[in-house]
Amino acid sequence: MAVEINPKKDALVLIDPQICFMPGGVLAVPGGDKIFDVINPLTKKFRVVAASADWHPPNHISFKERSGPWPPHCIQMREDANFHPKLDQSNLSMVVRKGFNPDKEQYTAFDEVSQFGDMLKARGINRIFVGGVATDYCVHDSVIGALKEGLDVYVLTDAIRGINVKPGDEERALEDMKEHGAELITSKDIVEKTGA
Ligand code: VGL
Ligand code: ZN
Repeated sequence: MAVEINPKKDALVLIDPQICFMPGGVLAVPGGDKIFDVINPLTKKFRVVAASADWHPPNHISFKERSGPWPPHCIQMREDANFHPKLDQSNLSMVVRKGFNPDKEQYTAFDEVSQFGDMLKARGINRIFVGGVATDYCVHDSVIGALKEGLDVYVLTDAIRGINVKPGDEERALEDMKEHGAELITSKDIVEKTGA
């Protein structure tokens, strides 16, 4: 399926491409850093390139110390909360942080605090192409959130990776995004606008 990019209306949205989620990180997504080979060339093709960042306080509710599911990760201002050095940030124009309310688990980058959907719409964006990690958590919830805000969403299946805490989580997340109305494509389906 060929999908032609319209630079005026399309944005590339990268979910949590941070050190903590990549191999070697405290909450590593298997093969997570493979996404950059796909994402970096794409950042040159979009006018608007946005990224979200997990940005937790040290006492976040999702951490094991508070009976949450995760080891402490992406703590504000710490080295591993930075975007991974493999990410080409030269064309990155928007960053949205999330997960900073200590008492609220939050996987989506789209909510009433971030106003991410409204910020994209203010830039003329009505369609987003999504990559990042993790497929079964923040990518899934962000895609559903963006759809709820009325954006058209294309998930780049070669630019995402899952954690699979339970076997099949990634597969179920893909299915669910599709059922909610997301299109699943690969980066190879993207073609640049030709002619006038
Ligand atoms: C994420 C687990 C905990 C994610 C964030 O970015 O998918 N997963 N916090
Ligand atoms: Zn987190």
